[in-house]
Amino acid sequence: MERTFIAIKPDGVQRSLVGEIIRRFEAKGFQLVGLKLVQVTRELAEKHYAEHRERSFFAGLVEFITSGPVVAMVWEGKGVIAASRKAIGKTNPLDADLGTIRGDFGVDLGRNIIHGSDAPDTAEREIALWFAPHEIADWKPSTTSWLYE
Ligand code: D4T
Repeated sequence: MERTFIAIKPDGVQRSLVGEIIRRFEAKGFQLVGLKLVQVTRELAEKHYAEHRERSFFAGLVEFITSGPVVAMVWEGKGVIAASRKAIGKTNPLDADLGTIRGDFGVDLGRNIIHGSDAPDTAEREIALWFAPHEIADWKPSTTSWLYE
């Protein structure tokens, strides 16, 4: 089964959107297999956003992601990587469709509430970066046969 890394950024935590975001993932039928509140270090932030190291917004991005606690999660399910990106919406909240998390709750590009892995290789890299193997729970929800044929 596919897994993805999802992080509720400091703005999402400060704006009390943690419950609403987890509710949406649960209601869709995805399974929570990892969850923790993290005060992100500069080292972790720079590794997570390494692909943006040369971009003008990199310093501000690292500053922002280390500015308060982040809710780090691993979610599992069929097609969870693409489905999460769809549920999250476009990077700029003003371009994101209503009904998506960024479209419903955000305004500014630098305060876009949530991160989700964009492909299987990035999901694998990000899960390994943020979680130790023992922090991921292998469990079987009792609803599986009602979600999957
Ligand atoms: P993340 O990685 O946070 O899920 O966002 P996206 O995958 O949707 O978008 P991204 O990697 O292109 O951008 C990462 C992060 O940087 C912020 N950002 C981005 C910014 O502050 N200014 C910018 O010009 C861009 C392109 C927003 C998300």
